[in-house]
Amino acid sequence: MPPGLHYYPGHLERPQQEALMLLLQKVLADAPAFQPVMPRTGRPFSVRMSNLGPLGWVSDRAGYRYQPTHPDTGRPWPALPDAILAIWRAVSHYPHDPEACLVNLYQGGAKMGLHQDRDEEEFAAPVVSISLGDSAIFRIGGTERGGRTEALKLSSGDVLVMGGPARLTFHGIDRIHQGSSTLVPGGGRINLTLRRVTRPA
Ligand code: MD3
Ligand code: FE
Repeated sequence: MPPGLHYYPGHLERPQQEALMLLLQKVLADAPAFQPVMPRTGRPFSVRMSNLGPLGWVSDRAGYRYQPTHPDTGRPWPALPDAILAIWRAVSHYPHDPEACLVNLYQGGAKMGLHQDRDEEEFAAPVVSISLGDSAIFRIGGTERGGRTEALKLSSGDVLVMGGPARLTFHGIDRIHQGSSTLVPGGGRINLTLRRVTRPA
């Protein structure tokens, strides 16, 4: 595993995962999943998304960016629940709270191509990722596109922390093992990706 990548398999027990799911169902009623599209081409992502916290990541024909409101409803994103902040505080070793919690919803054959997370100002903060529901094949490489990659299976309750040199590595989701978990009503996988966006004063 690349230096700076910390993997906590089974960090969340099933009851905690269920509590998070209930919480997510409530907040997603206020900030429904939207369909991001690729900049310029407008090609839809196979993953649907929503966000929690003061800033949310969006992608549309104009580009990738963080913004304080939902692209469809125009309302502010729901607050980041304490139960999610507590996970960041426990594993991030970073002295400020995250500003964005991207909610990625994988249903059917959804996947995510190899990419870097580089729309933030603050690369000194790690990215913390929480997996819920169906397991996924996660792929991670180095900081250059086209380098060697390796695969890791992410299961419900697993937490990944990408800091230091791992913060700018290429990564993606190759595939989801549909039906491998009963956690998400209707099936599928939910990934919560927590990020600090602005550089603290
Ligand atoms: C490695 N999400 O939202 S989580 C993303 O499962 C994203 O939905 C995937 O990549 C998902 O940007 C992968 C694991 C992850 C998240 C962020 C990273 C790995 C990372 C940032 C840097 C390096
Ligand atoms: Fe990413």
